[in-house]
Amino acid sequence: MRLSRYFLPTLKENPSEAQIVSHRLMLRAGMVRQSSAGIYSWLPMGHKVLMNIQRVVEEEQAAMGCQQMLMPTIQLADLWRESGRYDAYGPEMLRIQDRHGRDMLYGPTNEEQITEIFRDAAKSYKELPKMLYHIQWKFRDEVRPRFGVMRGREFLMKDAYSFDIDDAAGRVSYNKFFVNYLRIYDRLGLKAIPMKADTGPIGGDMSHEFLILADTGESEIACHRDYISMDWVGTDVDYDSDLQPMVDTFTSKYAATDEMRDPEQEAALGDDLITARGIEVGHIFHFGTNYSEPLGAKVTTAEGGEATVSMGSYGVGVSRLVGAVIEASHDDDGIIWPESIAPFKVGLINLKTGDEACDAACDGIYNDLQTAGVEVLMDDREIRAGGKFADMDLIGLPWQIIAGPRGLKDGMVELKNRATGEREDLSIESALSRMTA
Ligand code: 5CA
Repeated sequence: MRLSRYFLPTLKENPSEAQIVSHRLMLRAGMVRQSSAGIYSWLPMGHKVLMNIQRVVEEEQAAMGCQQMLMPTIQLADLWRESGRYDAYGPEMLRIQDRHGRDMLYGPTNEEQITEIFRDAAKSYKELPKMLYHIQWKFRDEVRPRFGVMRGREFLMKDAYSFDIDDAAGRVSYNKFFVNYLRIYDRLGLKAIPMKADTGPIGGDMSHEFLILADTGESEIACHRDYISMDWVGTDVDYDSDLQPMVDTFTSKYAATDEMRDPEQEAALGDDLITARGIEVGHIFHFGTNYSEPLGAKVTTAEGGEATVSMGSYGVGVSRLVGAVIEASHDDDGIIWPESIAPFKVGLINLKTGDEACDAACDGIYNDLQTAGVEVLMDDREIRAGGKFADMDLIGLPWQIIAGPRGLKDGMVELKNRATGEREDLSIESALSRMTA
């Protein structure tokens, strides 16, 4: 992509409405624009990152055998009356009526809807277990939408649902998601700590939140010091193996969100206790028959009887993660994208747009990178070099190739690593082979 043609409205000044660094940087880097409180438009570069995170989630869900589908945003109120949540959900739910006066709502989550779909389709224990998910916009009329996409009213969520014959089998599904989530966050360059959590309006008897530590996080948490150094290095996970030992490792130490903190256990930890703030990037629940019972989702059993299916639900805050990654990875100059979700891998800075030799050399590098399948954003704007450097650091692409007339005359460019700040002079060929390796 040529920056001269790209829609990237960057800002020099810090927008006054943004209280935390990720919100500030997302606005300054031209990623999002607020449409109304807690509701955002995603501009091309923000959208690219959002879709990259979505892709990582999709790849990992596929690897564990969770099947993607898509449910609507608008749901019938009657379905929520069946589960008993329509009145219980409160003012966070956006309630609407269609032209026939039928009560509808903009889905804040999809337990009812998926249970209805499953109930109408599945008849036998032979169809279990099943894991289904979708990535869809949700609406929650939060009292205090804030911090940009971190606490939005409209936000993108991955929500998955498991169906099992009984609670023991449901626990196996729960463990799969638990391990799967550690992998997702690891691929996004985040260290997310699983913590015992309150089940809130979703309900159930077992639940973990996944939090990344950040001063700007909304939750107050407490955990054992060991979590900070605990390394998650799993690349391939065999989801058919017994995952309980792995889950046990990650739950063996004390880690609790606000509502679940236990003063006695904390006192016993002494110096090993850390209290901090955290951003909740995922939340998993096992709630057994809380929805399948009232909605009548049953299957026949091997013995010829009938069983109400045991369920869980598993959420990842896809749009919140864009902000969370920035909170975890930035410096004074701007964002530092992990390569796994960077909007472009390389930013190519033409230091002297308009200079024939410079333009030709940059076009050559640009074409070679594109041909090799490397995503590149070339700054070919006719502005001062200082402005190009500042914008390139602000948008945080992992690599910068800086090409100016002085070096190019000897076939040389500069390669800069955005995360470390390291720079080196090297030939165009070496720079290309480094970026395409
Ligand atoms: N049905 C369950 C799991 S699928 C559920 O809705 N869980 S949740 O309420 O915890 O939401 C799942 C994730 O969505 C959260 O962990 C959080 O990362 C994200 N999320 C929740 N509310 C918001 C919000 N207002 N803005 C942005 N992300 C949010």
